Amino acid sequence: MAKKTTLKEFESVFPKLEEDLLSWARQYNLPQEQQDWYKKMLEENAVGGKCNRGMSVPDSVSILLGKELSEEQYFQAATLGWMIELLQAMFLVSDDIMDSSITRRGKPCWYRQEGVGMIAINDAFLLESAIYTLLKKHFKTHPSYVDMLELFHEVTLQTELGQLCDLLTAPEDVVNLDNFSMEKYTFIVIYKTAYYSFYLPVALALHMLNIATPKNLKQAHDILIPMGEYFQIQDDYLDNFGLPEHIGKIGTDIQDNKCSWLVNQALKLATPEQRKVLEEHYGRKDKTHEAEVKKLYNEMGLEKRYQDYEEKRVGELKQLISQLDESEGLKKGVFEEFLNKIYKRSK
Ligand code: DMA
Ligand code: MG
Ligand code: MG
Ligand code: MG
Repeated sequence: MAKKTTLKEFESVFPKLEEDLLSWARQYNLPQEQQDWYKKMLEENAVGGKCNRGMSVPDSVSILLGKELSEEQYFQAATLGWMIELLQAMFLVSDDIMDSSITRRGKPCWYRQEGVGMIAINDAFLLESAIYTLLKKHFKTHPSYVDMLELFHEVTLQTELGQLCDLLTAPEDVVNLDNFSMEKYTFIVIYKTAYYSFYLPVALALHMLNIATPKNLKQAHDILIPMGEYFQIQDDYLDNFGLPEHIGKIGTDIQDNKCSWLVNQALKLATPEQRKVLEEHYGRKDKTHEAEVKKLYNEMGLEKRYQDYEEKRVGELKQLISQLDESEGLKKGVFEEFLNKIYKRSK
């Protein structure tokens, strides 16, 4: 049985990729001060997370092959994994600006750090372009180069469309609870999270091995998209019920007027009085208003409702995995691994 990658092993690949990026930039005679910024910015934003998305590329490749990876294969798979981490870093840097967030991974968000501010916008672009520099450097002659390139482009667009819907459904100064619905919610979470966090790693693993087909990509999609939806529902739950020490960030969804899973559940269950409480206090940039909504969520038993949802969804996902037809090269283990990593997560 193939062994799983450790964070330490995975992180040990990063310095090599960082050096690739810096030497690429040096070709343009980038001045020293900007080289130093670029290096620090990459380290601060791409490194330091759980790396679940990134590590799932080598893990998936190894399960698909049914054996441990050679050094060369591990490096290739981890490089693809780091490209997902760069994409994630690009989205987090910009998401934290747009969500007015305070902390990320236990530290002030990048845009709130000393001397950064709105330079973070350009840094987000640099994080994105790093993906394509690495892809070209390491995969230019790979038979699936163009497929991987197109996949990164498409998943990026999908995530941006999800973010667009997330943001437009949460205007800063107009609270209109009629704008929220589970239909909108489902679109938002599938697009902003499920594609890049769940579908992308497995699709890259298939491409790296040159075994991707329209059929196995669709099979992977049909399990990973509902799994990614569940993952974002966890994120919404943890935004309110998680501990900042665990999740590394302070929840902002109530004050940000977000179309979160919790507010959608609350709207479904609310009596006319409870609905009035939401109308009065949701989406206000103020801690006392936020506290009223939190109190209501507790009164409505949303924590229990989430736990019931989790058990039901995990049962459905296990069912989907058990029905997987492995004849096109996919393995149930790939999906079981993902599910194990996220079930009942607290961070
Ligand atoms: C996450 O949405 C989506 C992307 C693309 C970063 P979110 O704002 O709920 O994420 P977080 O809770 O990490 O700020
Ligand atoms: Mg956010
Ligand atoms: Mg957001
Ligand atoms: Mg969130």
